[in-house]
Amino acid sequence: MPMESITLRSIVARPVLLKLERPVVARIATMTDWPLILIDLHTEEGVVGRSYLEPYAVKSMRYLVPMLQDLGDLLRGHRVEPMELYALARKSLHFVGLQGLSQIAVSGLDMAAWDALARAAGLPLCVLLGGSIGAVKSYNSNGLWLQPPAAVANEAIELMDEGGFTALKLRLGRDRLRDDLATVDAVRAKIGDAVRLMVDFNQGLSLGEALERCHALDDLGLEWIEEPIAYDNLDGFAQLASELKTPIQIGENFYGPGALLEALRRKACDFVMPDFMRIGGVTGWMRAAAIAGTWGIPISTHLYPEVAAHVMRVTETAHWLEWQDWVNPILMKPYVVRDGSLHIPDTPGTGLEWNEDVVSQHLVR
Ligand code: SMN
Ligand code: MG
Repeated sequence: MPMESITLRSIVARPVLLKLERPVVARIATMTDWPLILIDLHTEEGVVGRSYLEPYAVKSMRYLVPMLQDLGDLLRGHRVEPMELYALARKSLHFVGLQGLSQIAVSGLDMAAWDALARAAGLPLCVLLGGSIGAVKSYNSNGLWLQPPAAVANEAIELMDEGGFTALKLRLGRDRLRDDLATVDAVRAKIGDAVRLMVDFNQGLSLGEALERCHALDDLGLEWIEEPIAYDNLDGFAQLASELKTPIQIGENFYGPGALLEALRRKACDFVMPDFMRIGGVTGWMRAAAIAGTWGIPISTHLYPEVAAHVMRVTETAHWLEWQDWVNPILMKPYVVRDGSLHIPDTPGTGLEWNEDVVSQHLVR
């Protein structure tokens, strides 16, 4: 039976603020709360596509919410054809600039549009994209922030137990290198050699510091070293990638697939991990993943596990899904994590449904 087309009626964007169970304590920022923008894309036919944005800065929601509503006004009456909506939305922002908040708003719209289309087709998103439902290999990224070594080591055990995980991400960038090294040692002593350990400096180091610290970590068998320096210093990343044996991971700050291509051309990294709100949602991911696939570069996801799981099923060089449960409190049916994998539910779209009782308690007014 041919699929009925659906027509965009409106976009409703709501700002929400959740408390983090384990506050983010990174070298560049501490966050006790986690801002979210819930996006509902309403269609004339009654299908509702859903997505969310995680914009880090609470105040950024003041600008992103009206931007999303404006995109809804602009696109009212258009058929929900995600790649066309993506192009129209970007075109409308050309003069403003295509990166930063523009791309974040377009990405939120895009993820909701793909969800709506898959719901209208009655298919899980991964099936609509040409794949199948199943398990997606994940690492637990829920914690291991800049706390004392013993506390981090104990938390590592907790995180493994949250879903049979065999891979964890540890944040580094304490004031002294020796405290970072002591933390890696304490975690290793607790979890054993078999568990994969990724480390993330959250852009906290100068190039000189990064060279010193990364060399000191280079023989520890780490899965990757993520963002030791500011995300736009591609020459610095290229130097690190050429000097180190441990793979350099970047990508959560790629604004669009072209940024990924530029990083690969500059030999700035060994692995890539685009973030959905910056790469351009599902559309941007598919285009970025095609580039990574062509270059033979392993690609991992950043945040947005419910969207990540679907696209990883159709990603040629799929590597690791980053698991975070930070959005779970407002979801009716959080995704299941078992045996270190995220399991895609057999429901249309991404299956995101808001728990409106919880949402109403956390709305930012
Ligand atoms: C990160 C994610 C979310 C908030 C702060 C830091 C981190 C990651 O860079 O890669 O998970
Ligand atoms: Mg990171």
